[in-house]
Amino acid sequence: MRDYRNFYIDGQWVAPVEPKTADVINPATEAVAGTISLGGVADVNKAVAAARKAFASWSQTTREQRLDLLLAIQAEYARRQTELGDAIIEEMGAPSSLAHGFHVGLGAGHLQTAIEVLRDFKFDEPHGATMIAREPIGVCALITPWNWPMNQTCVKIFPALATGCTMILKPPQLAPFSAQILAEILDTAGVPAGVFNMVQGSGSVIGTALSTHEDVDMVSFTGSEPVGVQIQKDAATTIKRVGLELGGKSAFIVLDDDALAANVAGATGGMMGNSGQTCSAGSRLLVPASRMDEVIAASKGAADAVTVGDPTGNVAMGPVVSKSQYNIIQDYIQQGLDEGATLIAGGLGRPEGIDKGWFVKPTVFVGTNDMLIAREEIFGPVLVIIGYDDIDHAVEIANDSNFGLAGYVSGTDVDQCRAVARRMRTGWISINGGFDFHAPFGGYKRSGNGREWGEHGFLEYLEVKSLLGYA
Ligand code: TAP
Repeated sequence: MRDYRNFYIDGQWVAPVEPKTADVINPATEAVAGTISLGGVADVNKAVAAARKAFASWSQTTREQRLDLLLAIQAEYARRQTELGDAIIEEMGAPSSLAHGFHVGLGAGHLQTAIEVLRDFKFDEPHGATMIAREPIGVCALITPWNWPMNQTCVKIFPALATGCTMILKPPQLAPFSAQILAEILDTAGVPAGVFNMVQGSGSVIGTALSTHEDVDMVSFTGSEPVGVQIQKDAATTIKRVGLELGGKSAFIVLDDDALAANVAGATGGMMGNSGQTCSAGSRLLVPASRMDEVIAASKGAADAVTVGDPTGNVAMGPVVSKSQYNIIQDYIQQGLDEGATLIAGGLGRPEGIDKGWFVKPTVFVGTNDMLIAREEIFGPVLVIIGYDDIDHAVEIANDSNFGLAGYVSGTDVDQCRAVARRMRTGWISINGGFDFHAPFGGYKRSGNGREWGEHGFLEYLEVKSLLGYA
């Protein structure tokens, strides 16, 4: 049983002002996996005061000093990566290979990227007699979700540290363990007191206190659209900068060629990874309508082949994060059946032989883009296949969404893939599985604003100052 009752404030592990705790449930077993404290406004005030005090000196450190710290964190992160992976399995049910692999690896990748970007980043850029200087924005509130805990946390913390900002992390109640270990890593690596602070607790209390706080300069949030809207409203009275990474309903366009079956199978398996709980998941699979029989065979084969079960074992998919998420997904599957989509794999209820834990069947529908299951983010292993008549039609369907976070194109004709990708109205598009830690990540339309990852991730945490007559 994990017992994480203390917060990390001003370089110390401290008890909350008001003792209040919550159990954290392991979604695979439904058993209590640990206890955290739920903080209040007084804890937030202490953390913000510590971050403000530390900003005076941390913002004045040199690039080399900050690089040295990131390198020390990197060594400590590597030393404790197995513990991080184990925590992720327990808190949100990711299967062992994914938790220890991609989950922990994404955090390490953002750390390595922050180191690489910091080495060459131009904080000062002369323009004639003017110097354009980029300076840390100040005290940052980092509010993160449970779906990719290390990815979401590390993509914010390391650019904030690298640019000279100080911060307060508010991890998700559903997945607070790995953040707690990360705070220990930062502490051991020697982050100066007050530069990084962490307060656990509910979003409506801690998140609101941070978003409305007079002395917080920016909020970086990843999570649901309604909470993103609320944070923007809460931050408006103090004119904070707000970075929002929200939901998606991303299109995966498979071109009409010899690789169709393999690409459909790959897209289906990819969608089921992390139990479909990925904001950038390719949850709408757009395929040539004339080859629907081949598509259905390939997609059904891939979905049925996904092994589901105990995430500590050798499976491809664990449970979804919570009972409430399980119920939301079941409602969407029922919705798909009610609105006339054709179920080709999975469906309602737990997979055969499983009677405990929040496990969902890898589910595939054939439907149309006007169905609710094609319009709303389900955040579960539910794929909707939609047929297109030609490429113009595929692009039209892809862009017919309130979201614009990610997109995917697979095909053997790379020129055609590029042309299709250019026409998709989203912030991040992967052609034939392309992946890059330095590529900016963020959404068009209701998927958010701002960009994380790589050099663009640094800009989120920087103000721009013009010094005229400087030269
Ligand atoms: P959210 O409710 O948006 O939670 C994300 C984070 O925001 C959590 O730390 C949460 O705290 C906090 N929060 C909640 N209310 C807040 C407020 N008023 N002010 C400031 N912070 C607040 O997401 P969720 O409940 O984890 O998931 C719900 C749905 O959001 C999912 O079904 C999915 O559709 C979507 N979602 C999207 C993403 C991405 S990456 N786009 C990630 C996760 C979820 P708590 O600890 O109290 O929850």
